[in-house]
Amino acid sequence: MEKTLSIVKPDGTRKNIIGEVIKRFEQRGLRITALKMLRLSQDEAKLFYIIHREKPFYESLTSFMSEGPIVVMVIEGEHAITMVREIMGATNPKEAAQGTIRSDFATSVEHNIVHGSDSKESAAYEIPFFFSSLDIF
Ligand code: DAT
Ligand code: MG
Repeated sequence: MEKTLSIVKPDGTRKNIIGEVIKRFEQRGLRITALKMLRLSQDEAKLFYIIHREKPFYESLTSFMSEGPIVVMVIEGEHAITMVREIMGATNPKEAAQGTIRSDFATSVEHNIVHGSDSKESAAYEIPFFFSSLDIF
């Protein structure tokens, strides 16, 4: 069993599709083992996305990520990291496969509804960023 971190981003909570995102994960047999809603400050968003600190979109990404509430969750299952990435679709919604969350709901590369850890290493940073081991069922 593998664990990954997913986030319904501020555009997703604004569009009222928290349940839609969770449903797509659950329908593929993945389990939500921790869940909460919160709002990040821009400094917290910068720390979460520290790996992108040199990118030209770092300021605008972290400003967007702190503009409203987000829903963060730990998802568990076989190949959870790859499966969540598949269900999300490509970063750029124009390149995302049909039927993926980003293809169906994202409006731009930046406003792309959902986050998912891209590797075991990322998950190992991102899960404890939001949850203590006691929060995860
Ligand atoms: P992903 O979220 O698919 O893992 P990423 O890790 O490359 O993508 O980038 C993190 C987020 O940064 C992404 O979800 C949206 C934003 N982003 C990525 N590339 C971008 C770009 N070229 N212009 C604007 N925002 C971008
Ligand atoms: Mg990423």
